[in-house]
Amino acid sequence: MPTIVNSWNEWDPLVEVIIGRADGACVPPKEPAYMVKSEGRVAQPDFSGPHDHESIRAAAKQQDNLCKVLSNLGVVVRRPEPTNFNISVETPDWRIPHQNACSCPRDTLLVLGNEIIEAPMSWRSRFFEYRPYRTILNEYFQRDPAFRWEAAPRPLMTDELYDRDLPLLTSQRKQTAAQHMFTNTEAEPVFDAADCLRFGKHLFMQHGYTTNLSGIQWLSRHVGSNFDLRQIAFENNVSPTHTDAQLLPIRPGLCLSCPERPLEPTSLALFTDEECDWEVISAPEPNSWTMPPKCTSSPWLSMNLLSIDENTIIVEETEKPTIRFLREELGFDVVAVPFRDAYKFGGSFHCQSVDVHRDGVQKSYFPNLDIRHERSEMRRSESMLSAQRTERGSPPDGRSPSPLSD
Ligand code: DAV
Repeated sequence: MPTIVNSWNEWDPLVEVIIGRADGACVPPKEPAYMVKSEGRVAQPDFSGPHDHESIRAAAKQQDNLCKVLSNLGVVVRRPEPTNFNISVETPDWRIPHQNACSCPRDTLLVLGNEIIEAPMSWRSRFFEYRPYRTILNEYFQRDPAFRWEAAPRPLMTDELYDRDLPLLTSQRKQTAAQHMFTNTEAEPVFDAADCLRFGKHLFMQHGYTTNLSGIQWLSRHVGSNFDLRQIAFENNVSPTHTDAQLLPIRPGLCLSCPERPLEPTSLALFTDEECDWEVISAPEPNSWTMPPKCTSSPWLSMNLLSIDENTIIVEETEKPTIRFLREELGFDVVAVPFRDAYKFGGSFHCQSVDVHRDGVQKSYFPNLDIRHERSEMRRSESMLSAQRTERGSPPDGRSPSPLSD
C-alpha cells in the first residue's frame, strides 16, 4: 500500500500537490471578517458576488498552466472538485447569500506529516470550503493506510466571534495591531492552515485576522508532543492574514522575510540563536506595488513561492527582482511561471497549493528549541506526576510542581 500523505516542511522534494481552482469563485459577501479584510470595500455595490467570467477564465488558464509545469517536473497534481460558490448558506446563527472559492487549499488543509487537518477557518463564506477536497481526502484515506484524517471543531461563527469596533482601514490599524487586537475574539478556536509554517518538528504560527489564540491552543494540544508549536509575531503587521507572505523557509537554514513586516525581536531570536543555523534574509521588493482589481492581498505575494525541492523554486514570471535574487545571489533553479491573473483569487503559488507529499522525514532544525522543549516537557510530566500523587494521597516527593512555560 502506498504512502501518499507525507509532508513535514516547505522544501523537501515535492511528490504530490493539490492546486486550487478559480472556477465558480465568488468575492465573499459582506460578513464581519471580510468587511475588515476588504477594508470596507465589500459594502460597495457590485464588489462582492460571483467573479466576472473573464477574470475566472484568465486565472483558470494560469492555474492549468501551473499544473502542466508541475506535471512536467514529475509532480502528481490533484485538483478540488469544480464547485459553484454562488450558493447561499444558512446555519441556526447566520445567513450569507454566497460563499468564497476553492482557489486556496493552503488555508483549508493543514498537512502535518501523515495527517491532514481540515482547518476551522473564521470566515462564514468559508464554512463549507472543505467540501471540494473531500473526494481527494477520501481517496487518500482508502489508499494510504497511514493517513490520519482529521477535522478541527467547525466554528459556529456567531456574532460573538467578531470584534466589529476595529478600524476598517489598514492605515488606521497600526495601534490595534500593535496591541494584537484583531477581528476574531476568543469565542471559540479558529485558524487558517496558512497561518502555520512547517519546519519538521517545529511549527510556527501567528495570531492575527484569521487565527486566534484559542486556535493556536487547539492545534498545540492536538499535536501534543509530536510537534513543538511556537507562536511568532511580526512588526508593523496591520493586517496579519497568513504567514506565507511574511516569512517563508525556502531551504533548511534559510528563510525569506518581508522587510516591511519583519519578525518581532523575540520571534527572530528563535531563528538567530547561536545554537541553531538559520538565516532570515529580506525578500526583494515586489516588481509592482499595484495589485489587480479586487485583490485583497498585499504586493508581497512576490515572496509567496512554492518549492519543488531545496534548490528549485517556482516564482511568478513578472517578479523580476525576486527571480534575479534567487538565481544570482542564492543559486536557486528558478522556474518562472505566469500567475498574476490568479492573484485576486487569494494569493500566489504558496496560497494556491498544498503540498500533500514531499519526500522526507520529520527532523528537527532547531536544536536550541529542542533543549528548551525537553526541559519544559520534563517539568510538565513531573508536575502531572506530583498532582496525581497528591490526588491519591501519597506523600509528595519533596519537589514542587514547576510552571509549564519554558
Ligand atoms: O500579505 O496580503 C497574503 C496571503 C494570502 N493567503 C498578504 C498575505
